[in-house]
Amino acid sequence: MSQDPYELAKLAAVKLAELTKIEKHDVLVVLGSGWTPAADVLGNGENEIVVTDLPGFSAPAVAGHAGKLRSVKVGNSRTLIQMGRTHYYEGKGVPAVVHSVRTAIASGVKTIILTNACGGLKLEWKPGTPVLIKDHINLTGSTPLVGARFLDVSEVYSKRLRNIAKDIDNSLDEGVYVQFHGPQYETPAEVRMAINLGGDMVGMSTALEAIAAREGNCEVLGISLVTNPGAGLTNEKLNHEEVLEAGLAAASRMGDLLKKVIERL
Ligand code: 8IG
Repeated sequence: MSQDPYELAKLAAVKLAELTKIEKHDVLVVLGSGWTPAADVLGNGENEIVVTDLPGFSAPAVAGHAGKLRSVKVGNSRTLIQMGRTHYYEGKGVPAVVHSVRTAIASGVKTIILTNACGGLKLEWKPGTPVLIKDHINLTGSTPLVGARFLDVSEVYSKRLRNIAKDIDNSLDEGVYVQFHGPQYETPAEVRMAINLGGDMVGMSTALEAIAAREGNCEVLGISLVTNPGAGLTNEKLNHEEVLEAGLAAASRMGDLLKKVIERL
């Protein structure tokens, strides 16, 4: 992606409007691994495109990541649902990772809901537990911002939106999400490090996208679905299938939560 990323996002937004016949969107929902069944709770797939039909998008590499954009109306909000995302570990660079966020911003979006599947660092969070992201620690060593853009990141994840979510479901807990580069999971020593740094969840997405969302002045809600305990916290080995399974089991409940949050924006 040698082109100016903001210009490329504008081009993608123009094409998105053309293909969906929707001029402007209000909300972007990024559905992470295991979250994709939640899409059907938000709205049907009548108006759906594959991301590769838009400039600047490439096909996602991981099974269970569909790479589609669906336009639906939720309450009064024209909502863009993104199924599948580009991960930093794919090696396509940060501009590719945040391209969908920038495209949504260029399409008028003011609210961005980022979801993911993660490793939990608190053992009381059993697989299938959703946790609101209250802050993050970006361990990628990278950023979507280039140059002297001294962005305030003191409230990346909107307190207002977290309160709306908790109002809908008062069992929702909050935690600090730690983004690792991946694609390998953490060593037990890295999990202990993440805990000692103040982390509650470990994953391979979201923080870079959230920074790009804040650069575009969007209000951000982050929700992690805990699908496994962090490496070394239990005797179990980590595998990708359990991620997808825990997601499937929790998906309709999660779709319901997302719908209710958007209806109250
Ligand atoms: I699902 O334990 C899922 N994604 N980094 N660590 C990291 N990412 C994850 C994990 C995990 N589980």
